[in-house]
Amino acid sequence: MKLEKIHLYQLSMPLLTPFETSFGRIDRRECLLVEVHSAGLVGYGECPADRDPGYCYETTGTAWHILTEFILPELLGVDVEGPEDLQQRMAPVRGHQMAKAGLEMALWDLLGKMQGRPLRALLGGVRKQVEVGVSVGLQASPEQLVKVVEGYLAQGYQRVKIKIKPGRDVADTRAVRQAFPELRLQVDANSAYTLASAEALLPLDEMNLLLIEQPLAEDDLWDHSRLQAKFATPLCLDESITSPRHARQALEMGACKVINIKPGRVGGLSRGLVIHDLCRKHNVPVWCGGMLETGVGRAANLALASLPGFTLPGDISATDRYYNEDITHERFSLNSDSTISVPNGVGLGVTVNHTALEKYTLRKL
Ligand code: OSB
Ligand code: MG
Repeated sequence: MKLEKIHLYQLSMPLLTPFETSFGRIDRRECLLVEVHSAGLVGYGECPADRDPGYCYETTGTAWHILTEFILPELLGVDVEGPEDLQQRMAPVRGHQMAKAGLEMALWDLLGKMQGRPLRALLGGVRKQVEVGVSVGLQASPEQLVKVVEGYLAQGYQRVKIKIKPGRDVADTRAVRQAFPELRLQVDANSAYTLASAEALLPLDEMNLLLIEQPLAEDDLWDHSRLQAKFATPLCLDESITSPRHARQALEMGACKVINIKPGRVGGLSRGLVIHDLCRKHNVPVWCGGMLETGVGRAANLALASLPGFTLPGDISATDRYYNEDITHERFSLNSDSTISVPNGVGLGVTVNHTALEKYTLRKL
């Protein structure tokens, strides 16, 4: 398909409630929307980099820079075969996985529209609904956290992840566990610990958690392997896994027992597929992480999570957990069995609400 025109939108969307992690608190979510025109069709992709480099080094600013200065000039007017061909053409740019993933997603959307098939089918998905949970940010106190979790349980979420950081870990997790002894519960530290300070997390091993996500630095597979040896609870890597190679090495090293796959972080849906296949071969469970996506990225996450190896619930919550107004006409809602239905329409299966898009656009190319 010939990439005839490519537009970028830098968005800033107000969150319904502020989201706080070990790396900061936000009340608006930035991202880039990539719009690709080919043969009378338009495909959309979401680059989930945020405004600040707290989760990883990429930001909306770096992704804009990398796309406009290095990737789009090489690809505009070029006939691209598909995601693999696109990846090869983008390979001269080192890193910047989220920038690449945004463009790749738009290509998948176009492919689906050209072939008249939903993304789920293109990727090899086997489920029409996927199990989901909710990711709960740091709260003012353990009591407040229990209240917020209770609210989500009332909405029907059957798996909860809470954010932790040094000083806000064991007591918070214990409060939720005591209030909800049977809850499928997991924690996420977003790289806030060192091998030494993570000693403080040992009591979590007695709290029947599904997993402990990314306790140590993103570039520290080795110390994760040393830490995993001290825990019966599976460690799960998020930030550390930015490519299929890192996934393989993490598994070989015993740095984790579960992997969180985010299409953005690993450089695109095609890379997510490779990691999925690798983990499946090793009998390692994977689940789909989230980056507070708009309806565009959420649609892609749902399609990916419909693959057979995604055996743990994803961080893919209903639209009303994030946004009052989204940039897609479609909103996602929670089914009574804590699942969300995977879109059926061609490509991503969502349509962009251009009035809303304009409203949240900071800059456009
Ligand atoms: O670490 O999983 C994370 C959101 C932004 C950046 C990193 C993370 C998250 C979440 C939210 O946990 C998941 C969601 O989209 O609901
Ligand atoms: Mg995480």
